[in-house]
Formats: sequence, C-alpha cells, structure tokens
Amino acid sequence: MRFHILTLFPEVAEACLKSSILGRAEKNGCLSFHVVNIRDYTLDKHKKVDDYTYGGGAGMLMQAQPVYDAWRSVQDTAAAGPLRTIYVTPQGRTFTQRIAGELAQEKELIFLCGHYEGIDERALEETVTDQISIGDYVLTGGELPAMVMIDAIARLVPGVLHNEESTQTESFQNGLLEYPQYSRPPVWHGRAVPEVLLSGDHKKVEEWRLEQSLRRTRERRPELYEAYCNRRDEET
Ligand code: 4FN
Repeated sequence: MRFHILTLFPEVAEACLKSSILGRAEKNGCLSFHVVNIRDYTLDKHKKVDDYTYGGGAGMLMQAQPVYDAWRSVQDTAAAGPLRTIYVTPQGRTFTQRIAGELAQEKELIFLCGHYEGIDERALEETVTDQISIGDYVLTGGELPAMVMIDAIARLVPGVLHNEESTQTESFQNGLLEYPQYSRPPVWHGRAVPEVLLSGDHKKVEEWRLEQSLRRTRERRPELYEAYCNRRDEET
C-alpha cells in the first residue's frame, strides 16, 4: 500500500514513518511512503504559502495554489483514476478502527495536513474526498493526526506485522479492552501473578481472560461494552 503525505513539515512525517515497524515494512516492500513538501509547489518568489483571511480575524491560512498543485503532482502519477484524499481536520468524522479497516482496502491514499488556521476552502473542494478527525482537542498541525491514522491503517496491511506482533492486539477486533497481563517474575513488590495464569489449564485461562476483558470494558468503556453486547445479541 502506498501513502502520500502532503505537508508543510515533511521532517515530522519522515521521522515517524522511518522508525519502528512502519520503517521495516517499507524496507520489506509492503508499504511505501511519499512525503511531499507543499512549499516546493508555491509559485510565490519568496516561497510564501500562507496569507491573511478575507473578512479579517486572527491568523493565517494556507493558500489554495500550492496545496492544489502539490495534490495535482501526486494525483497525476495515479494510473487508476482519482485517489481517495483525506483531509485531517477537527471538522471531520471521528477516526475509528472500522474506518482504519475500510481505508486499508485502498491501494493508495493521499493525506493532506493543515497548518496555521487551515486551508483555503476552494482547494479542499477540488481535492478532498474524506474529512477525518482523531478527536476533540486543539493541535498545531495535522501531521500527528495523519501519522496516527497511517499507523492504524498500515498495520492492517498483509505482511506489515510479524506473527508475534499481530496476535495480541487482535483482541480489540472483538471490540473489547485487553485483559490484564503479567510477565516474570511470579512475585514482584509482593504482588503475585493470578494463580490461574500459572496453572497450565488453557481452558481456565481463556475463561479468566474473557471475564476480565468483559469487566474492564463494562467499567471503563461502557459504550464499547454496550456495542459488544448488541453485536452478540444480533448473532443469536
Ligand atoms: N487542528 C477544535 C476547534 C477548532 C480548531 C481546532 C484545531 C491544526 C490547521 C486545524 C485537531 C484535532 C484533531 C486533524 C480544534 C486534527 C486537528 C485532528 C487539527 C492546524 C487547522 C488544526 C473543537 C476540536 C477542539 C488546528 C476542537 N484530527 N485547529 O485544533 O488539524 O485531524
């Protein structure tokens, strides 16, 4: 899967994508990343990419021309027609595991990251197919939200995770939180690992884990618990 990231701060994206599992997957050839510096596309002789907003008010806006031309340079390389273009913005629908799963079906995605007060609406109208947010808080730029979404999408691409990395977190796939987990030693600071986990009785262990997952989800994330119960009811 190929990711294009359009940004005024390419070094932020590069640093994130080169590291850890995503960097390894790019070396393996499962993923490819193409970071585009929007500033490289400005026609302004001083390399300016922002300007004041019509109607007044504080702050600067990213201008339409460099954003559109940067997007166009990527879109023009796509043989298969128009690419899904995601504007990461607090005005979008909230990103979820379900959306990650849908987007992971695409061969190529474009992420557009805003800065300052955002982007001239006319460039958005001509380029953006999806507007998505990672949650409700004020940030300085769209780069970190784009990295969050790319991380969640990329790990679903076949071959990106090794077996040990994939199994554990799969339990979120049933919509429940993780059960508590323990490693050596069996007693630490006077705290013992729950008996059942040392018993070697795999059936008992599975029952205990499910029970813990259900209780945690009910107590800490009641809305996830309710969704789980509703899905389970529909199955029967
Ligand atoms: N943020 C809010 C209301 C008004 C503005 C903001 C805000 C970065 C370019 C957007 C923020 C949060 C989640 C992108 C926030 C996200 C961004 C995101 C983001 C600079 C303009 C801006 C009511 C949500 C608090 C700055 C609420 N997911 N403006 O943060 O890009 O994707």
